[in-house]
Amino acid sequence: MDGEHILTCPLCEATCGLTVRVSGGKVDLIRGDQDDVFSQGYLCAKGSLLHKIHDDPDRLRTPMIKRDGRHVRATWDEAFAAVAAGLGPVLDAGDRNAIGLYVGNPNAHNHANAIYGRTLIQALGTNQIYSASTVDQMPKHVSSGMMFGDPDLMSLPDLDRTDFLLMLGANPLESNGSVCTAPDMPGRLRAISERGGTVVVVDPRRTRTADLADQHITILPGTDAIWLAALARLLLDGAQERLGEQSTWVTGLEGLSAALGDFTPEFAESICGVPAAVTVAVASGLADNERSTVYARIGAHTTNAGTIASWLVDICNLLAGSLDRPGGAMFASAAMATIVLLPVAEGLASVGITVVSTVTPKCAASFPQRHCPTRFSNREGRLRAMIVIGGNPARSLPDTTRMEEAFEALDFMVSVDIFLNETSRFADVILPPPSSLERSHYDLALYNVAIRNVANYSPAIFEADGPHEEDIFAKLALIVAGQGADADVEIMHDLTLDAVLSSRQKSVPELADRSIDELRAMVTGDTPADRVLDAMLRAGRYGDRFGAEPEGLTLEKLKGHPHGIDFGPMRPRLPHALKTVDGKIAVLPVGFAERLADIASERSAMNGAPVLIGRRDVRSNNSWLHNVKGLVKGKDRCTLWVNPLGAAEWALADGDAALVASSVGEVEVPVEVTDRTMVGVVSLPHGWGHNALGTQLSVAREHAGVNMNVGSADQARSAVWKRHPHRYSGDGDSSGEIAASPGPVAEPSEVMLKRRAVAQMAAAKAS
Ligand SMILES: Nc1nc2c(c(=O)[nH]1)N[C@H]1C(S)=C(S)[C@@H](COP(=O)(O)OP(=O)(O)OC[C@H]3O[C@@H](n4cnc5c(=O)[nH]c(N)nc54)[C@H](O)[C@@H]3O)O[C@H]1N2
Ligand SMILES: Nc1nc2c(c(=O)[nH]1)N[C@H]1C(S)=C(S)[C@@H](COP(=O)(O)OP(=O)(O)OC[C@H]3O[C@@H](n4cnc5c(=O)[nH]c(N)nc54)[C@H](O)[C@@H]3O)O[C@H]1N2
Ligand code: SF4
Ligand SMILES: [Mo]
Repeated sequence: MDGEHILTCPLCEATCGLTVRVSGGKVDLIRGDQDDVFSQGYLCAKGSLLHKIHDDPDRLRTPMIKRDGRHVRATWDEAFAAVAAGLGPVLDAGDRNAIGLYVGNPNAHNHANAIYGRTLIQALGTNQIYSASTVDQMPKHVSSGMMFGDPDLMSLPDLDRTDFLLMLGANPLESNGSVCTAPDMPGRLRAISERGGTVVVVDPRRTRTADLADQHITILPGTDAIWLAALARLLLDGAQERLGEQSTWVTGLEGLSAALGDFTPEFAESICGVPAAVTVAVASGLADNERSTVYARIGAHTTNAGTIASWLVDICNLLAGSLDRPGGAMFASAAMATIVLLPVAEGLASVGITVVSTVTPKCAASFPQRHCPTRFSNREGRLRAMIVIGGNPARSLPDTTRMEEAFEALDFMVSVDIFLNETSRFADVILPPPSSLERSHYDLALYNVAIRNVANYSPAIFEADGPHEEDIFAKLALIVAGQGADADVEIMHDLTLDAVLSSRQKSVPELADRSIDELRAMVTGDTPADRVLDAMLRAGRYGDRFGAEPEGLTLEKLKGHPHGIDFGPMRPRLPHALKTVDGKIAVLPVGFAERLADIASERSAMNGAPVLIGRRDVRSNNSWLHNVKGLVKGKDRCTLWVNPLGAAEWALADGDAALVASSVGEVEVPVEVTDRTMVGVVSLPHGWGHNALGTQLSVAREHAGVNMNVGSADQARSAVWKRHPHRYSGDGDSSGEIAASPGPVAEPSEVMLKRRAVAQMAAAKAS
């Protein structure tokens, strides 16, 4: 294994190619892969330290079982037997909805999890499915589903060709981009200005991205939807001309202009704090530049107006004449689509295993709908058991105190995680998958939001000494399907592969007449997940169609291109990609006008308390990289940013301890006075708070920080559930309900600030 290996970095959405040097059986250097077709040598500090996670002595190498309140090492056989014993009584009681599943962020960076998560969901048959997506990009799925009929058809800024980029609530210089896979964000953004274009950043904080931009506009948190409505209203003028032939693909324009009627730039100024003249100038920038694009992320998504903001982003793109046009907001053409659901349950039935499922089959996997995680302890029909996979909801979801109480109250919990952290400490059994250097990698999900169409596969560098993650999923699926801990995982692997083959056989004309046996025999790959990957690549957009297109893509072919294959820039996909019933873009989805009006009145009613928002730092990745020394050393990063005027008002000075209290909880945190945040807005990063009892995170404990989500209130609204007229995923009509605000929302939260003298802080700690 000594020598140079190529690996795609699995940490964030940028998908950088890494060159990993191994000597003496250990990684001693990681650099950017200069020949990577997409990242061309770019990497960040996290990528260069990827091996530190692999080498971390705290990383779990064996399963852990909780005995007498303490986690002790166990064998895999013991661990799976304990899972079967723990879930048994819950399953025997007959209510599958008593078991919940939470899938966290790393599942989107791992093809085995993306594929086998569907297998497990089907075998579980529960409707209690939660994911980090509901505090992330779910509003964009909802608005895309409502407008385009496909929740996964999400528009992306065509960064490399645009001349005018309006970016709201995103800080790609720290995050490296999100729902916009584009390695080397700093370089790509700089290139826009260098070719004479304009970058406008809208953020309550003057971020590093704002520093680089041509213009920074501050906005009051949670008000983007209102501001975008004002922009859209201005863009109505001249829209028909800019739309051209696209005007025949849209329905509802008249209703839209009525809904936007009140949203003048002056009204927006009164709510958002953005001067009317600035709004008018930005609208002109969007309208007058042929290649303009609007892009919004976390800051605009994770508010209780997130869905409306996401919708209005695409409305502005549409009205500016930018949607689906080069340099505007386009859609990816990935080698394979994101998996929505696999018909594994049918496969199970065919081998005599029946799972009585209550899952709404069409959309449950992509829509957790109203199942708000923080409510899971007190729902009717209590959740008795949880399976948490690659997530740290005890740090990532709002109102984490309630979250932790809910975990405590469970009869049984299993975590699939590489660390014993703030969430897995509650688990009765922890099952650790291999590290990212011990598994192969293909960005199945992220290439669907990439600004270039690329495909890149990297094999594992080291051999795993435990089961692969898909084996863990398969075993869990067998256990919940009542097959016991000794059942052979190959049953699930065969079912999963056959499910993919049969679904592709139905959707790909060249495969219609081929037998599953024949297709299965052609599939290659060293692991079960890689075999499924091969099947999906071959049946996918650029695939060899199992021999019908001999030049087409296969896993074997991809292996011959270790730096990836580039299929070019995004290309127009509309109207063919629309999956609405009438095949048109619904510009005014049902209920959205009412919700927009509500948001305006809610904002007007806010009482002017300081508002807490988050922030990311380039050396973090949500909650789980604080155990890497090289990423936490130096100045304390978990500080409360307070504007100098606010600091004066609340009698806070640099280095003071402040008590930040919200309706749900309070934290005490050091103050950093800075003009990088606007008056009335304070900021704390999420993912900290590593001093919990019972964890095994020796470095993170020394740099504990505080958990901002103790104080972030869940502002999910359930009042706006609407029946919708569109179908999802192209597989039949879905008569389910979806929400304009689809899940829990952590930010912004109104808080109270109080100075705490250092002596007081010490006294409070001591007592
Ligand atoms: N206040 C506030 N809260 C937020 C956000 C915010 O901006 N502000 N952001 C939200 C967003 S966007 C997200 S995505 C969520 C993230 O929410 P989560 O996904 O719940 O949290 P992470 O911290 O990403 O936890 C990832 C977990 O996966 C484990 N892990 C790492 N690699 C693997 C692997 O290969 N397999 C498995 N099984 N486990 C692995 C890690 O040890 C860690 O426990 O946080 C959200 N919370
Ligand atoms: N280094 C690092 N990279 C990461 C992660 C990480 O934790 N660390 N997490 C990864 C994940 S899971 C995700 S989802 C992505 C997220 O990637 P981004 O969407 O780029 O997220 P952030 O960096 O949090 O930027 C959000 C910005 O919104 C601003 N903001 C807050 N409230 C508002 C508001 O109401 N309106 C507006 N206009 N702006 C607001 C914040 O000040 C912040 O600068 O990053 C990914 N990459
Ligand atoms: S930018 Fe993201 S993908 Fe690239 S090296 Fe850093 S963490 Fe990895
Ligand atoms: Mo995220």
